[in-house]
Amino acid sequence: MFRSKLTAIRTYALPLMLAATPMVPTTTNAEETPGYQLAKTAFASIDRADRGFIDHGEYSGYGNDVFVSMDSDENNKLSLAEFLSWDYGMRPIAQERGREDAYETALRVVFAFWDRDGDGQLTAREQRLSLDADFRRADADNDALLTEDEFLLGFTVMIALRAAIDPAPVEQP
Ligand SMILES: [Ca+2]
Ligand SMILES: [Ca+2]
Ligand SMILES: [Ca+2]
Repeated sequence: MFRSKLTAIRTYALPLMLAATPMVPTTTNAEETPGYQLAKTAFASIDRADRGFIDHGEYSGYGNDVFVSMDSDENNKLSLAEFLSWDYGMRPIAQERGREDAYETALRVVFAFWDRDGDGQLTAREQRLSLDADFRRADADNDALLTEDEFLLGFTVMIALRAAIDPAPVEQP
């Protein structure tokens, strides 16, 4: 089901795409998917102080680090090619599962969504605005901190990429 939705994605369709992503209760075997495990690893690496939650400073610091590491020509902007090089372990899994197209489509959708002025380049400011919006959206109890559950259930980018490599199982009739 998700596969066909992904191919129909248009610019600014990210919220639609997320609405189509079933909220998976934490008691299902979704916990064992590689995407879930990688999202947990990402949370742990953002949670530098190892407190079990992410504050906005840790989150912004991580966003900056990711931006700098992707900006390989150091022009303070991310091209689509630079953005597509973003990898923290999901791409090899996507390749292994024949899901590379879906994974790349998800990255392209995120890029188009974040590139607010549509000039094909992502500035640090555009990235920060989008990450901040994601933080607020994920922060379900509005306490300006993200718990692991809030991050895993509500962090838009991660959900989109996880859905690409871990398609929802086919529902039994
Ligand atoms: Ca660049
Ligand atoms: Ca732009
Ligand atoms: Ca919170």
